[in-house]
Order: sequence, then C-alpha cells, then structure tokens
Amino acid sequence: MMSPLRPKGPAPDAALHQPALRRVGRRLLLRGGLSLGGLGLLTGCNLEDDDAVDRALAAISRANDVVQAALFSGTRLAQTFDESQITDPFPFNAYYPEARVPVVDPSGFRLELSGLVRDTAPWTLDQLYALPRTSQVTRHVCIEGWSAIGKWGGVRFADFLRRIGADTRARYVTFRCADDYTSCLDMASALHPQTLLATHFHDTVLAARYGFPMKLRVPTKLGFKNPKHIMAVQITNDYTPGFWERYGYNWFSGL
Ligand SMILES: Nc1nc2c(c(=O)[nH]1)N[C@H]1C(S)=C(S)[C@@H](COP(=O)(O)O)O[C@H]1N2
Ligand SMILES: [Mo]
Repeated sequence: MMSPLRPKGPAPDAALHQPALRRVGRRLLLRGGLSLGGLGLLTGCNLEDDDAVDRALAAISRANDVVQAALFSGTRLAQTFDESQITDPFPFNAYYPEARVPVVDPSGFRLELSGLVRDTAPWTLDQLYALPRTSQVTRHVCIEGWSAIGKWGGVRFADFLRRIGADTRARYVTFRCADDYTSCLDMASALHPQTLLATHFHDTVLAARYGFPMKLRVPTKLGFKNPKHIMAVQITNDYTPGFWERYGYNWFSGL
C-alpha cells in the first residue's frame, strides 16, 4: 500500500510480499462494498493508474491509524489467561530464520536512552533486573495468522519512563534492536498499565530467540509492535516508520 522504502540489511521475505499486500488491501476494500469509483469520490482523486489507487489506499490506511489511535483506551485491559493455558512450545518468529537470531553479550550490554528524557544514563542488565518486576499471561497475535499465550515479566514500561524522566507528553517511543528491526509506538500504548519492558519469559531470563536481553511486551497490539532485542529507546515527537510499517503494515495495529 505504501511505497516500499527498503530498510538496509538483508532483504526479508516481506519485500516479496509487497504485491500480495496490495492485492489483499484491494480485496478487502472491494469486499467492503467500495468500488474504485467510490474510492475516487471518497478521496477526491482521479484514479487513472495503479499508483493513484495505491496512494488512495495508503491515505485511507493512514486515516485508519489516526482514528484507531484516537479511540485507544489507555486503561482498557487486554485479556489475561491462566498459566495452564500457556502455549508450549511458544513459536519463534522474526524476519529471518532462527539460526540468525542476534547474539547479545550480557556483560557489555548497556540500554541506550535518548531524546526527550531527563536522565540519558545507559542501563546495565543488572540495574534493569533490580527494578520491581510484574508478570502477565497474555496472548500474542501475529498478523501472519497465528497466536500464542505466554508469560512475560519485567518492569511496567510507564514506571520505567517516569524513572528516567521521559517527557510523557511526547508523541512516540521508538526502539532500535540488535537485528535491523525498529519500532515506533504511540505514547498512550507505551504508558498502558500492561505494557512491560520484559526481561523475563516463563519465569526465566528471556531466551535469545524470544528477544534477549529484552523486548517490549504490548498485549494491546499485534505481535510485530512488540520489538525484541531492544538496544536503544528514544522519546520523540518525530514519526519514524518501523520495520514492517515500511512494507505497508498499519502503524497503530491495535487489537
Ligand atoms: N527485533 C525484532 N523484533 C521482532 C521481530 C523481529 O523480526 N525482530 N518480529 C516481530 C514479529 S512479526 C513477531 S510475531 C514477534 C515474534 O516474537 P516471538 O519470537 O517471541 O514469537 O516478534 C516481533 N518483534
Ligand atoms: Mo508477527
């Protein structure tokens, strides 16, 4: 839907899926009873070619994100589950196969902080592990059509943001990861009480394939909005599309 600005690094399968994404977008649109003529009326565009249709669909998709973000309730909780319902084994997913999971050295690790934040001192893992930890059993829903229940533990991200003196009136929190993944989260979702800076999974330190040293667990969002292997956190008013958003996935992607 949006033009594919290729992120650097190895080309993921998504590059191949781009035309498929467009087809899906069109099919959904037409199934929703909107003809191309109707789309033209709605957007005030003359849809004479494929690019014009794609631009119109992209505009609707962006409007959808704005509406979803405006309707998001910062307090409505995602469903939680019993530990007996945990999915075992929990699926692994990334834009590359499991053999290429990044290896992060715990001893040298420092979480970098930047942007609209009072205290940008980097954090060691021991400092992060010493923070008050809560855990939740929630459902992870991947856009690729599977879901799984897991238990994540870590510090409430809202508490962490307050502790570092983040300006919580800023619009976004962006994440840079040890692979070439990036993600950009709206502040309301970052402050949601169930959003965790998760260092633990199933009561042990997060395994490499699940995002060591930490992932952001956001149970109110689709799986791809849960960045693994977080290296750096930035508080900002500037929107930077995340890894999958650059291939057309919707930025808000709430559940
Ligand atoms: N750093 C990083 N984070 C990522 C991804 C990735 O490729 N790299 N994939 C996302 C997607 S699409 C999903 S479904 C989940 C998968 O998490 P899991 O391996 O714990 O199931 O991680 C998300 N976070
Ligand atoms: Mo996903």
